[in-house]
Amino acid sequence: MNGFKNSAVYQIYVKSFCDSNGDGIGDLNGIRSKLSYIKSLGVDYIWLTPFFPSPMVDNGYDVSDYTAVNPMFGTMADCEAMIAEADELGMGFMFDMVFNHTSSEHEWFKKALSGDPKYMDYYIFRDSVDGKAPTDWIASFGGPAWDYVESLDKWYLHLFDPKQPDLNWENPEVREELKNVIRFWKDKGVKGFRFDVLNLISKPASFDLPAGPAHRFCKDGWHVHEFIREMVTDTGLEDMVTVGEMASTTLDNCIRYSNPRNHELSMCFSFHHLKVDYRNGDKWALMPPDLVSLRSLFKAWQEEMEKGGGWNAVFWDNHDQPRVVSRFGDEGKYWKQSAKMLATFIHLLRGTPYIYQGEELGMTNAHFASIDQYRDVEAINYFHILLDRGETEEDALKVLGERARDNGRTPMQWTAGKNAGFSEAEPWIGLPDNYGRINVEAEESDPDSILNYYRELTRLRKESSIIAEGGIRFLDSGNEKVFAYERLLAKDRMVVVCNFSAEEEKIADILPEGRVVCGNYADPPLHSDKLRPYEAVAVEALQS
Ligand code: TEU
Ligand code: CA
Repeated sequence: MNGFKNSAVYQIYVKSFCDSNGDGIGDLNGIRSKLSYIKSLGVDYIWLTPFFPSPMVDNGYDVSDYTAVNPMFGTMADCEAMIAEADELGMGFMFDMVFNHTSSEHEWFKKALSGDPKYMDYYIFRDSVDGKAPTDWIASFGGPAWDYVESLDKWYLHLFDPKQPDLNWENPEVREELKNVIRFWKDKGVKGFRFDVLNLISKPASFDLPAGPAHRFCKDGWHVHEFIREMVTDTGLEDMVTVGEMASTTLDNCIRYSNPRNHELSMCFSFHHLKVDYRNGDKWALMPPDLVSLRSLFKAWQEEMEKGGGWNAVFWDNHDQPRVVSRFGDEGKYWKQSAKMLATFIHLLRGTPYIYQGEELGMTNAHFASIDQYRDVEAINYFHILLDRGETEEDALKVLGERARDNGRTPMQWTAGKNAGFSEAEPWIGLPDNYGRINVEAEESDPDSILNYYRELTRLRKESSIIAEGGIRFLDSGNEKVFAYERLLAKDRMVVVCNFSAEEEKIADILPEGRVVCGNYADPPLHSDKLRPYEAVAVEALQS
């Protein structure tokens, strides 16, 4: 069996996890102080968001040096100690490789700007077309995707912020530089990698293309599989755990990225299921979640990835997403039940589950009331774009309150004390005011807490090969608010049923006679024709 199928991964947003030196910013020594907590969650890998030197325009996803530690987060010695200490506890780190682009402060880009042809070919510079940018493309954080450099009389491509110029992967020297980065961290004892927007690295051969969002024209590009395979085989990544972040990708491509026969990655993140509340596909236009498409996306991705021999990374939350309990669950009366239901649904799927810091506590959105509380470049840009579109300030803040990435970036809630036990000093970003109730300390002492339920879920995956390795089929529950699937391995069968609504819901007779594996109500009813609000239950069928 592949080493990662019965594993779970914990994601840490370094800046917001734990501050050890009282400057209001999370750091590597903070992580070291919490390793036994992370171990207690039953995870095997820890994905750290980038902590490398960076001007922090995009909070570290703008890297100016791939093989050093940003002094804001610690030293190389801290990093080495952190790796060794996790290793002793039987956990491995996955570091975050942002290889689609660098920071504009990276020495390669500085040399490019000075006109050095070697380094200009590290990036994507093009001449003007009719006195304008080569294409009318919009970058991911708003604004045009090309920036003009007067001294060179050329434009450079950036799919994200202008301070994140895209690398030219067509250039073999670029690919060699990036392989050396992987070798460097491998030598330090890192056990795996997460690759940022990896399906955007291969750009079109010609830019004679229509207007639109830039990433639409660059996703799953013509050389992408070749580039990934080369990087993986040349650096010996096949023995490690690797996950690629795939923006607006397709199922067929994700099968290719993650089927071991292709020598690419262990698994992929895809995001279609996190767009079911975007009105007309616009992240900045609110709509209640469309549960019918949510279910059909999961059904398609789960069943088809299995048929194609691919492997999913399964998740709700990360540092780019609002909090799932606020989004698909209930922050109020059914806070606990809904957080556990959402966890059950993800953790019993076929794929490797990712837990994002604070998700295991049921942490909520930030509830910021003023634009001054936001920190993310995307949130601030879109606030102004929404005002320009004619929305009132109140409406724009309402949209940010549900959609901004900052909702997932508030400090980890450790205690009910000062700054939630995250820092002695004022944190770099504010906290939601519910940390007195939602925090590690409170949930440690409650056997029925969300935290302890997550521990049970990771333990189940370790103990049960049907969860780790079984096949999956979605079932028709007879109710579009109730999602159901069965896991199958040899003669064994397990049925999982999850109610995504705050009401009691009627269901068809799909729960088998058998043993309750887990559930979020104290006395899960079997063979019942209805589920309670946000109820989730998994039943292992009796052998016939
Ligand atoms: O995110 C890639 C990405 O396309 C989105 O998740 C993006 O943040 C969202 O669509 C904006 O609405 C990755 C990183 O996870 C993110 O934090 C970085 O900002 C981005 O790449 C650039 O490196
Ligand atoms: Ca600090």
